[in-house]
Amino acid sequence: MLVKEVMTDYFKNYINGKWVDSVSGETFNSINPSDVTEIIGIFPRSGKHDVDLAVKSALPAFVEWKIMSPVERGNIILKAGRIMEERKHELASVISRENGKTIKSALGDVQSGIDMASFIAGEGRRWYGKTSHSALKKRFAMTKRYPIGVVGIITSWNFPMAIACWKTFPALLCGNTVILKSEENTPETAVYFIKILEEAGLPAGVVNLIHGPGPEAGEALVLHPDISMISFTGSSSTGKTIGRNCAGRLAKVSLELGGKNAVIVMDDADLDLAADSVACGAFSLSGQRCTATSRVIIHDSVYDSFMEKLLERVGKLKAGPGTDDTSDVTPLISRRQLDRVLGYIERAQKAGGKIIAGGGQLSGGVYDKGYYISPTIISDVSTEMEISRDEVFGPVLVVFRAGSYEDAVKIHNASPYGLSASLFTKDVNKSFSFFDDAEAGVCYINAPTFGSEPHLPFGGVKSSGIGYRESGWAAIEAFSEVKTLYVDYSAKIQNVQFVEDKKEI
Ligand code: UN1
Repeated sequence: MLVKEVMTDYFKNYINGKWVDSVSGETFNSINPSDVTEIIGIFPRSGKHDVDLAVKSALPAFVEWKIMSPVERGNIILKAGRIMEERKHELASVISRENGKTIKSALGDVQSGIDMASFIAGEGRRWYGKTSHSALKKRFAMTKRYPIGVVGIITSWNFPMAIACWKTFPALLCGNTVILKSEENTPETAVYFIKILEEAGLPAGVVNLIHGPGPEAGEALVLHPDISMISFTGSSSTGKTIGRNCAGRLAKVSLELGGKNAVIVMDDADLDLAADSVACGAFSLSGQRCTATSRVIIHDSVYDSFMEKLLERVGKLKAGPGTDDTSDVTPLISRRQLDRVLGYIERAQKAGGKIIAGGGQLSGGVYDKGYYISPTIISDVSTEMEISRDEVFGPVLVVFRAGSYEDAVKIHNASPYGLSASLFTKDVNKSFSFFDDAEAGVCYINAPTFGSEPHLPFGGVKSSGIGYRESGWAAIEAFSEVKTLYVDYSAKIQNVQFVEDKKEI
């Protein structure tokens, strides 16, 4: 394919408050997924030496930043959120151009970041510890939260603004300094984000930005001995490598990984609502969300009527570029991802799966400028098949039948993942039972599997993550350490390890 440089800009890393090239001088290109012939930016390809420089900036900055009050730190974050609000249309067009989602959808991405800013800024006034009685007389205990140190943040491309904000804002609020590694498909959004933080008054060195591929820049960040915590959003396989590396040097790690999220449609469900939710959860953003609906489990007695409604809706979905706000199914992020998804579809068919919608790449017109797969539905699958177990990260949905609620939950929990889950029913008992029964970190009743809100914890169980929930109040737990203080005012030596008649150990 011919490459054209339309409005190509040159971007830099941001270290100690200055925009700099990578130490090696090497670069990489960022491409517009809605027109892959368009190079939209040239970015520094960073590695170990750039991470070293960023750490040299973030470590001294930590000394000053950690002693500011969380309220002051929150005020800077709040200001950043206000600037994002003023610039949200500009920001959304940057996101849409490098990520391929529509402006409408990119605006949602920005809004989620703004919401996190206002939520977490308020948490600066609620950075509570606990007080406790002691088991001994005239003594009490208390806890207080402290920052961890330099935090390495590795974000995903599918929500380049929201995820950067969900991680960076709480990390900063808690007094950490940050080295952010942009995802190589969406580095410009990260540049924009840093400029906003700079304008909001963040001191030099408190946030640093490096660009570059995961195996180079990301790995250097994970292995650096002075980085005290890594927070990562991405695939479970990369997450496992990061987890191993952090464990090797006892660095704190928080991993928000993949999903194989299911919707269960019960016999008493509102089938129109369920079909709308599945169509949108499975195929918007071409299924490129960790919370996308990739399995639907339908009660036998409504299987035919639900499938009729679902296929009708899916038939009407419009695939198209992010530049067209009426596109329902936007392009896949890369050629590599296209081949990966097509490989999954082919292998599912060979294993006995039946394609009942889509199944192939779209071509002609705008489709030749990007990578599109028509919304694909596969039936006749088993819980053991690869297509039912792996996170595809594409517009592919597998369909199961279930004879009962118990049967449906069993199919649901057969997945190695456990991020989000949804149940469509009018039965209040089943609704609350589902929250107990579903092996998933986020559950929905009568709603799609995505749409987590920044003031609530977000994250998964099983292969979907480990460590912490990174949003809501749980983010504070992720990005801070608890210290415990005992205060004794008895004026004598006393200790819970002293036995009654023996005053020493
Ligand atoms: C949500 O839609 O509930 O990649 C949050 C993702 C997540 C964020 C999604 N990191 O889809």
